[in-house]
Amino acid sequence: MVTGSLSERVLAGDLRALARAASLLEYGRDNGRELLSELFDRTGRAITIGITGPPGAGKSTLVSALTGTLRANGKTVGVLAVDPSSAFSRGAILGDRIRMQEHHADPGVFIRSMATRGQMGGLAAATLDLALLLDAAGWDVVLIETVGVGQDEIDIARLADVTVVVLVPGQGDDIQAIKAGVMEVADVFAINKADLPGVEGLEQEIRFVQSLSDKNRSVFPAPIRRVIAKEGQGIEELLKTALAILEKKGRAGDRADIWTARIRELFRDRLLSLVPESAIAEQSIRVSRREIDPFAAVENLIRLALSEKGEQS
Ligand SMILES: Nc1nc2c(ncn2[C@@H]2O[C@H](COP(=O)(O)OP(=O)(O)OP(=O)(O)O)[C@@H](O)[C@H]2O)c(=O)[nH]1
Ligand SMILES: [Mg+2]
Repeated sequence: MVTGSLSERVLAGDLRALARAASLLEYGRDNGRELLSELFDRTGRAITIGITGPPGAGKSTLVSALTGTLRANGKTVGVLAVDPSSAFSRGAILGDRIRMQEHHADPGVFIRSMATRGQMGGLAAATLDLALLLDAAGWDVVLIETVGVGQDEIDIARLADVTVVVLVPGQGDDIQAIKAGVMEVADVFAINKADLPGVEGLEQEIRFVQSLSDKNRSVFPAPIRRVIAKEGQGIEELLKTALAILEKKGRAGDRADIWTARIRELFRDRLLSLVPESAIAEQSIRVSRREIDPFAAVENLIRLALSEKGEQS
């Protein structure tokens, strides 16, 4: 019943209720789940923009600049900064706080940094839940920052409506080392720190990598925009490009595909979270010892998931 009033308050624009709801979802609490089912039919209006790229590329600075531009255009903005690399996350989050400082007092900006996995499901699911929450609560744009190093982060970025990959000039052959996956998810490339030398070279490299790896997009290669996030230069143009791509995706029916992918990701996370990791390990060992066959192991796990569920309710 608490969640009933919580969802009402969220829908009424109560920011404290929103913050509480966000915490419930972030940590995968059961009442968070109820809350989301109450709110789900209000979702589908917000635009989500994923911002990913190598560490230190200026993603947070860019997110802050984009937030400024969106606010100037009268849009409300949710910012979800996802950083699962626990060793560095504290510093990064502290850095984000500083970089987002100018927006902290603004009631039209909601900021969350997430470094830990929620109890239920993974980080991707928690991020998606928070994006849905903001969407239902009537927020116009959700910016999702992830460091594009691991597959998880790339997956999270991929689940946005539009994905901006941020790269920086003057890093020599580094682009070769950037995971192919990061290049693939780009709807737009932002060459940040365009005040530094090497912009032309980077642009050529991106084009080269695109020509090698991205057959589908070779007809419509992801556009490249130069920005100086630190000085707010090129931000409007980048945003315009991202929104134009989104519109094109909408016309092509791609947004429905994005939703399907999102839901699939949630399903996968939720289903997996129903069985403890230890049980999966145990069943795997039994299979490897030929005590049971793999199908029986899966059946055991499903039975276990169902019985745990039964105990909870
Ligand atoms: N020269 C220059 N420096 C920039 C620009 N934008 C950001 N920076 C600097 O780059 C550094 C990293 O910026 P962040 O925004 O924290 O980068 P990030 O990609 O969010 O970093 P992580 O989240 O730690 O991966 C900071 O010192 C910024 O001031 C730019 O346009 N030009
Ligand atoms: Mg950052």
